[in-house]
Amino acid sequence: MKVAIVGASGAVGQEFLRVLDQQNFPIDELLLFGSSRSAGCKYTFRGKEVEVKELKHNDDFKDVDIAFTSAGAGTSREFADTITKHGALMIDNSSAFRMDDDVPLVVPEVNGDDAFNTPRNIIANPNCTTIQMVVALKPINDISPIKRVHVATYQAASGAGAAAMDELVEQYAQLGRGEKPTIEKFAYQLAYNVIPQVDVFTDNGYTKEEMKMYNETKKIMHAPGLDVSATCVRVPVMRAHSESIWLETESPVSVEEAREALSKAEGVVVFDAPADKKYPMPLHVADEDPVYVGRIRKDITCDNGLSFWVVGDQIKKGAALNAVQIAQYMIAHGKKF
Ligand code: 2RA
Repeated sequence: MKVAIVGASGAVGQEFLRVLDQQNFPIDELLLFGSSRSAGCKYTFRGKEVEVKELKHNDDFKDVDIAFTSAGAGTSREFADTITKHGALMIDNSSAFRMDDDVPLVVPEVNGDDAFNTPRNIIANPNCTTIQMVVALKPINDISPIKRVHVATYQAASGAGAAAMDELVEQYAQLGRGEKPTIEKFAYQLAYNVIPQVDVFTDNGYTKEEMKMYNETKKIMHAPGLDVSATCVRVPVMRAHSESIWLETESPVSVEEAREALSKAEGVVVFDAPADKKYPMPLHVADEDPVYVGRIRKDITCDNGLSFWVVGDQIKKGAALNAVQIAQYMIAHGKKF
């Protein structure tokens, strides 16, 4: 199989290289593409050096079977036709096509079969916060349909890219030296702080990040009536997002039922023994494949309410791994490339 990575030098692009190798994904030839700035960079994949080519409107994607793209929505929109015109399947990590009716938005553990409806040869990878949330919502929703969700996110610096992670580390170092911290990737100093804004505000007082969780969850779970109210917060953590979730189901779901369903759910690890101080934390979940769930309890303010805590690696399951798992799901269910 001939596979391409677009945005190879970015944090997610680099994670694609690691995940494709870790997953032993069947690749006969790997092509790397990037901006003029990253063209010429070389990365090693399975012992072989691969050079980044500048992404251009040409026939470079002829014979490519799958293109994993993560270079921003603008680049995805501009190059979608160039990438797919010869038949390549574009699995896009940007927000460009997520809410297009003719583009499936897929989390394999939740709606993997949607990946087979690709009239434009494009599949959209959901936003990282949505991915880890719906993986945990699915097993509960299978017991009783979820009516509404409230979620507070605690989002790692990695969501803003590799340079943002570097800035967070540098801020602590600068402050430790008594220097003024560099503040370029976030609106404010992130070190020793939290910032209650991820992406820009919309007219209803929610940010675009929060509206992504509202809109994407409905599409992925085929649940137009499932409402999500999110507050997305940037926290001084490197690469795993945490989420505090409160949900209400149509009929009662006990904590025991929820715990059992989550324990059996694909892509979920239940790590939940509060008496022993056992609950998921971003420091321990970074670089892990599954989504970790803990603090499972009845919501004492709502008759049919449950509350729990979800932690997932933002760059891995929140981006590169989910995209690769989409391709793996398709292959496992008969897709021939
Ligand atoms: C963030 N989810 O965390 C957004 C984009 N990756 O910044």
